[in-house]
Amino acid sequence: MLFKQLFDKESCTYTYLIADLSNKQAVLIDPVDTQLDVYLNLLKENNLTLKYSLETHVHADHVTASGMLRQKLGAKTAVSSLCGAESADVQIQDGDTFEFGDGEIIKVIATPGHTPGSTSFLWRDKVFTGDSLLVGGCGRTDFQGGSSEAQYDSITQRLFTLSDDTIVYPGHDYSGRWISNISQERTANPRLAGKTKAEFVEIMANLNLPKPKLIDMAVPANRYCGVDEEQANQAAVQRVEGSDPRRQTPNMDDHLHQIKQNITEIHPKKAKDLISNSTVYIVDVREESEFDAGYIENAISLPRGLIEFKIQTIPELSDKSSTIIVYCASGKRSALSAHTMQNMGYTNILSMEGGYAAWKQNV
Ligand SMILES: N[C@@H](CCC(=O)N[C@@H](CS)C(=O)NCC(=O)O)C(=O)O
Ligand SMILES: [Fe+2]
Repeated sequence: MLFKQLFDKESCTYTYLIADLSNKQAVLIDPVDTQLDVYLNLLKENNLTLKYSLETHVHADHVTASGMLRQKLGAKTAVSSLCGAESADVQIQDGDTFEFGDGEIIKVIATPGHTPGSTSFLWRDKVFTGDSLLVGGCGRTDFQGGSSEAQYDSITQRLFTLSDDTIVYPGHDYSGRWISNISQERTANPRLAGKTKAEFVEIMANLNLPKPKLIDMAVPANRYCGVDEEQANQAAVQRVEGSDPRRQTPNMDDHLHQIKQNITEIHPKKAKDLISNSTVYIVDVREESEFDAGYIENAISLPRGLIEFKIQTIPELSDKSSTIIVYCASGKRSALSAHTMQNMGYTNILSMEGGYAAWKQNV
């Protein structure tokens, strides 16, 4: 086997390369876009084929290299189905397994908290904890739909119940620590050892950390595996469905079709009636530049990529049972956004068919 822990100094991110040298299949966990050449060289030097590029979550502090690795090498991208990254090939769920090499298995452990879709990966005696459990710390929970309560449960019930000598490989470290193990973290992690859930929540509420520098750019980009949205959609449409029976996204249109089965769409004329006759909120999920060029009166601008971490800051959207009409340019992004918001607990979301273009034609 070949196993490497790589470090991106700019974002203090750890990336992991695991490869089986017998059949040359490799997996990367949390690759960073600026380190693409390092990965390509490592893979080439060792004559490796990259099978999967796994994400522990949609990152807020750096852009993933997974989309570029897919474009260049055909590796499948994988991220939790709860991350709103519909263009990823594999929508990960708790308990899933990834096979590579000669019978090597990576097991998925859902560890929500830092984000709702945060995931840890267990391979042999190693657990890759992303930003759930860090060495002597843990990922923050104050943006992207984070939850300190969920973080506490994930760490204490899912990670601390692994065998004591499981080696912990974190997603980041900001002070030069590389690894730890479960026993060490369970007994000495200052945020968790001997702490009740209430004490942990209190600690997390008082971290007062500055916002990651790249958050406004990285979160939307990572929804599309780090590549441009249009490019990602095209790649999804062109991608040939492989023989892997896992939940793949064969193309964006099929995926959208599936999503549309589970949301409610509304014609622009009906939307107009609702807006005139009842209390509804209107959310524009296009990018800010599109919003600035023209929008529906009273619409709140909330670009799709920012929904999970900005929605809590918008008082009008605090009641999850309010009627909310979501629109974009053509009705696609609003359908995906409606799905995301439903997953966040909103119960009355209506996606406007045909988007702003149809609104202008019909109203
Ligand atoms: N200063 C960093 C922010 C780092 C940050 O907020 N990292 C997140 C992970 S994405 C975290 O959970 N940090 C935990 C901590 O700093 O204790 C940046 O600008 O990128
Ligand atoms: Fe993170």
